[in-house]
Amino acid sequence: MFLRIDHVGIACHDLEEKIAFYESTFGLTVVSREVNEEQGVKEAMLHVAEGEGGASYVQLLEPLSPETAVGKFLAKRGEGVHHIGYGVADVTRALQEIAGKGVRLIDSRPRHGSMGAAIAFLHPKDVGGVLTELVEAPRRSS
Ligand code: MC0
Repeated sequence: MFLRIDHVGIACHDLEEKIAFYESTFGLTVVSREVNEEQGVKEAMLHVAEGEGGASYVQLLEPLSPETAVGKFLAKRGEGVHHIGYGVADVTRALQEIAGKGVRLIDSRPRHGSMGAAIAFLHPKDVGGVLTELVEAPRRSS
């Protein structure tokens, strides 16, 4: 079902500060910045690697307010890994396959994610404490 790790989402208090850290320490490059009101985040994608199944990224996440998912996470746990996003070919089909296997779907239908992706989250309590995201990247034009 999983094609690759699409991204690792990392919660932080200060997006610009963390971008500067990842750029200067690891030489990563920002390829996208977005504000996603629905998800309550300001985020940046930093390119890590290119594989057969597509690219992988570090995603830095700053909450838009304390009441958001990332805001609550930061208050409870502090900065760190917030979720893992796995690349899938078809997020709707992946949700259908997972439904009924005892894993709560936070999103029963795909939502809008970073860089035009269709995304859906699975509940961390049913995935060993790991907030898990399915990511269907937009088709690449060749
Ligand atoms: C919360 N919990 C987590 C967690 N967030 N566990 C692991 N990883 C996380 N990221 C745990 C809490 O510690 C708590 O456990 C329990 O789940 C309930 O948490 P809560 O603080 O009471 O919050 P809820 O229940 O209101 O919401 C948690 C839930 C929510 C995971 C359902 O955060 C959610 O819907 N997340 C999906 C959307 C999201 O995260 N969006 C932001 C990234 P205890 O043991 O204390 O009860 S958007 C994004 O990344 C997009 C832009 C993209 O990738 O393109």
